[in-house]
Amino acid sequence: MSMDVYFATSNRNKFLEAYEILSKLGIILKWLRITKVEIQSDLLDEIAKKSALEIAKRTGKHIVVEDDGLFIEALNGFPGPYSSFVYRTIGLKGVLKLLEGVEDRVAYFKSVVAYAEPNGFVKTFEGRIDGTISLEPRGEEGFGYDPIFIPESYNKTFAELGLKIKNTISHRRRAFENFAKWYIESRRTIQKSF
Ligand code: ITT
Repeated sequence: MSMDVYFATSNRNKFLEAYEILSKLGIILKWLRITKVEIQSDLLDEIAKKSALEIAKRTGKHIVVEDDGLFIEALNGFPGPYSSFVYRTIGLKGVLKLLEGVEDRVAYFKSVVAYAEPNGFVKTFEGRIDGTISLEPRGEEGFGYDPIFIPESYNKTFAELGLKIKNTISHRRRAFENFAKWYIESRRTIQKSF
């Protein structure tokens, strides 16, 4: 009865983290390695939903996509949904430059996971982690903004803390955990009705 779930992402690190998180919860994720066409929107939720639905319809598979953003309070939530573009253009250095002399360095990461089926069904799940932006990049592990993000109740960046700790507290962990709880329950309900 159960069908494979494919994670459509161009980002290997995102796939590996999600795979690790879900495999502990009994779901084996497959990787659909594609670059998505993303709509322009201020809402991660909208972007994730539209991509997941489009890919599910096109491929005939059960699809998850995940859209993330780093929201920095002193910059009114920038880069938020534009995090990928900002990372590729001004990078960590550019972001730190925007925060030069800024004392309030509060920020959060948000993840929206959208699950879609070829029949048009789509549902989203969210995860968030609060923290602050460091004064300089620190640490070797992880990817993206990990060297400058210090999660709440730690004094090290995600890149210093390493994947094991990151995967127990991250925005991704929380969003995929919410997805897994719902998915496992919904499969049970389907099986019972047969
Ligand atoms: P796909 O859209 O193909 O899945 P992407 O790398 O473009 O891959 P996002 O748009 O979701 O992924 O990510 C926005 C940016 O945030 C991007 O630059 C990522 O590197 C960064 N990012 C996402 N999750 C992160 C994490 O857990 N730690 C650090 N940076 C992260």
